[in-house]
Amino acid sequence: MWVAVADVGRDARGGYLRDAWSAADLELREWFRQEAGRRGLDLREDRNGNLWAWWGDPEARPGVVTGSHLDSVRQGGAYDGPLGVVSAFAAIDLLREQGVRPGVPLGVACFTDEEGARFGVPCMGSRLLTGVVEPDRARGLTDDDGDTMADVLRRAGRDPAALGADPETRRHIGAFVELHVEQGRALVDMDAPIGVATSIWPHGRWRLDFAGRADHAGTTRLADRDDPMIPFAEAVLSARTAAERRGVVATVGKVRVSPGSANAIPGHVTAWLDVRGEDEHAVRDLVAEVGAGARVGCESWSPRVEFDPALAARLAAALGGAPLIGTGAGHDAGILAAAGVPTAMVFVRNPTGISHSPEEHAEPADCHAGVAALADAIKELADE
Ligand code: HGY
Ligand code: MN
Ligand code: MN
Ligand code: MN
Repeated sequence: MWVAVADVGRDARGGYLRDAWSAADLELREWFRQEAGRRGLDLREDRNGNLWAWWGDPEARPGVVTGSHLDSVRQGGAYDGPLGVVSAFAAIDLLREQGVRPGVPLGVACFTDEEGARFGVPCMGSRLLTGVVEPDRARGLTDDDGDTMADVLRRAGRDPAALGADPETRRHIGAFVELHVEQGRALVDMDAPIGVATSIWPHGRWRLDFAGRADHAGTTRLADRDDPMIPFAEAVLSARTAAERRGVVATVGKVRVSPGSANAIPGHVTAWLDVRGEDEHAVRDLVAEVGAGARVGCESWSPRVEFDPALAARLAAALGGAPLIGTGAGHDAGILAAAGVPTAMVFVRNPTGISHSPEEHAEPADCHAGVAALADAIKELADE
């Protein structure tokens, strides 16, 4: 399975370009359908495009679901998302090999648009499902080409009017466990192949707009310039110093300069600021401080998520005393946990500790250990 996934959307530099609803994403969604069909699983696609493959009937009773996402950040790594979906199918295979006949339905899920790389809001599929994003807002979000999500969905053969909260599908999820490559160095430093999540830091994305006045790069005197690049540059530098002072992390990973000519003073600069940290107030205070010279709009906010500590401890014990670790990365598991679903995450060691980059990695032996751990976690959640 891994080989089929690993080649889709990889570019010459070894990074992945799998924007939501792009050709690569659509190709992976078709791969998911085929893997479900190969296993005789009941394939469903909900109103928000999330894919579900069921072993058993969730209409009869809520089931245990495992899965993740297949989209990526721009130039992302191979494992962030796909490792969780491939491991979900492999865990179903392993349970069947073990002769397990689950007393509850088991589902494999693929959530749409987890990274928010195209439209700016992460975990879109699970946020729409649980009603934390208004469908009208989602439909109106635009990508770098100015296409709205509604335009893109129509081109993908989907009805944008269908987007919205989906209590029926939500009812199918009795419990959820997501396997994910670790996106830091905790497991490397602990020399542990597998970990169990305790929490997700509060984190958000803000759009900062710096307005100036376009003018000639050569004939405009310095005193006459209203160059938005200056307050933008000050904001980036102050984000870093404020993060150090406030004990959080902050990044400006995307900037749009218009009109974008080398010989014209820009008229406008738009920057996207990602801030995360254990202390929610410190995160918000940094945004207020750094955004003072800009128009600031919050694109997404994810409050702190504490996974059920008793469940996490039970899983860690069942997985041979796997370490319990927090994370600064957001996940669909966090959205479901916030919606009241009993949720857990299993992390697989990433020897480079690097993620959202082609440097992201996981060793085959650790991936196999992850599948075995996921199968055990599913049995624990299903009370097998
Ligand atoms: O950005 C994140 O935290 C996650 O990788 N989507
Ligand atoms: Mn139903
Ligand atoms: Mn990611
Ligand atoms: Mn991810």
